[in-house]
Amino acid sequence: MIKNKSVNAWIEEMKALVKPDNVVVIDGSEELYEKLRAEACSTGEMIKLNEETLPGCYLHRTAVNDVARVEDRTFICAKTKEAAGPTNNWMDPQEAYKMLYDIAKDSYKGRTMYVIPYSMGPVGSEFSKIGIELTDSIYVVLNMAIMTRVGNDVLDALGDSEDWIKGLHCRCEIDESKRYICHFPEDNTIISVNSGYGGNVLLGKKCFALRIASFLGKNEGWMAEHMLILGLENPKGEVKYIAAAFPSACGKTNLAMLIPPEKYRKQGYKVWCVGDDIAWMRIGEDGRLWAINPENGFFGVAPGTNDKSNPNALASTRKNTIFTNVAHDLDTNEVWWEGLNDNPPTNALNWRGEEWDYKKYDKADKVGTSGAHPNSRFTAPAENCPCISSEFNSGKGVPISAIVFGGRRAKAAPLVYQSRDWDHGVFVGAVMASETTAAATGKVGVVRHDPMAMRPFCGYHMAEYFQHWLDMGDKLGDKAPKIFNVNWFRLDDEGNFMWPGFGDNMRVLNWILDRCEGKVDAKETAIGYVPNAGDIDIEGLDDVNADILAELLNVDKDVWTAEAKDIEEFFASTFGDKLPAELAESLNTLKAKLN
Ligand code: OXD
Ligand code: MN
Repeated sequence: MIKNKSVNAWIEEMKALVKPDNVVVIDGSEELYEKLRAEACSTGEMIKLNEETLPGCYLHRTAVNDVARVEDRTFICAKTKEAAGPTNNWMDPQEAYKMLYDIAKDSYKGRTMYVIPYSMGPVGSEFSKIGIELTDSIYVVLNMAIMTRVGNDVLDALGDSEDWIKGLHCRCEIDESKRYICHFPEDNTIISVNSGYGGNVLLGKKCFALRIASFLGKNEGWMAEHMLILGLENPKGEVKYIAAAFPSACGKTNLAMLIPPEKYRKQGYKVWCVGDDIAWMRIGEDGRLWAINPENGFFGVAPGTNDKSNPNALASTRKNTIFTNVAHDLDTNEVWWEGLNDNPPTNALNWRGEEWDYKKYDKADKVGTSGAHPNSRFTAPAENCPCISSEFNSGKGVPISAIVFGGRRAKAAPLVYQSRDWDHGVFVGAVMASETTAAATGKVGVVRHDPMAMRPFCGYHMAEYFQHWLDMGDKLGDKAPKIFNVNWFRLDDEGNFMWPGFGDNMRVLNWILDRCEGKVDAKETAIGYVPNAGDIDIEGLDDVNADILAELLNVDKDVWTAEAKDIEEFFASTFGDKLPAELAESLNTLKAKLN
């Protein structure tokens, strides 16, 4: 029973529109989830996996045309096109409602409406916000139950308040030509139709916790960012927190759960994961920037996850996890994906549910020949993660010492550099560019500008978003976190990765924290501060010697002159006069220093 009047009124309105046969309110109880799991298995929507080796785990396959976020069909329906800005698709809100309601009309006939009351952030924390998602998909209910905090205690925390986010999801016919993911920031509303893929339909995640929340954050003076949060514990037992923004499928989950190299582990270093995808950050009473992870689970990319690349993520998926679009081993009733191990199953179905022959795998046609889709996912409870931070459920958040930006860049960006100050750090984030990945539909491997890794997720005009960052810096003053950029993906002339990445990224995090504490000097270059040779520990690395490290840290004048030109074009063509003066000034400084 829902008592909140505004919630009830909206549910009645939506019932009249979509006409469900029944309505079920998700109370958060295990009995109800068990009933739904059984129902989903009976219809084939989910497959129960081996209870001995993967207890509580299920497999789901989306429609073949519905395997990633659809950025070209994602809209910010602000009152004006200008408010949505140049990086978003825009639709007039009245037109959008009309179009969406026409599509959604009667679409729950013969189906059940599930009402999901959920909290982004620990229930009752001052950071947290509440949403109600209506869906006709049990898969969505069970994923939301992992990714967010769901149930009656959320309704209790909401009380009579009208401060909550509406989310309507209708599977309809999974018709690509009528697929729309629409956000109405001025109405706190999200409507998603004709999709069943996580990023499009788990409305608490990208839609609410980034697109709507970034807009709320601007108006309310806080930040919603596409960032992991990790705590690095040193041998003295002190933990310092880092928030890091990388585009989708560039290793946020791996960095967030990093296992330090053995010699560091022996000294007592540890990494604690607070979050792997989203950070909500506010200025605390002490004037520092504090962050929470609003999510409750990990919606991680499966391919490439293994007991070397990310043992903590793999361990997180060993129970109570939902796998989407991975291969199904029919002999063991387990799951498999490319990069899990070198033993692909010989009697298996691929992500489409067809018989699959691993010997026909062709790197040039991954989607067509792989067992698991390149964007196949696991939805795993955060509490499963062996390195989950003791602060994970703290409503107070964690204080952030450093903000790190990064992308997939074959050449330009050095392994690590530090911005000169906060405003220059905003420039460093604003000029981020990265090669595209399978997390969104479209061509993979094309370099595109992705400021702060927020291009697909900023719910308003991105120039105003830059201004909001600058304003936050003014408020934080000398308590502001230091800002860095990293690039784990530098290639040599033969196309090989020059830096080992994964656990060894800890060597770079150590330099970052040393800089925050003023423990090491650095070399000033045109783009910012770069480590002095000797300050990045490469002891014990087989493939990185002093020369390679020097190359990794090199700021090439020609490459950066071309980069500056590209940034200038990007700024001019995308933001024109709306670009904050501080960013134009940073670009001028870069050009002057390169000369
Ligand atoms: C994600 C994404 O799923 O960024 O986190 O696409
Ligand atoms: Mn993401």
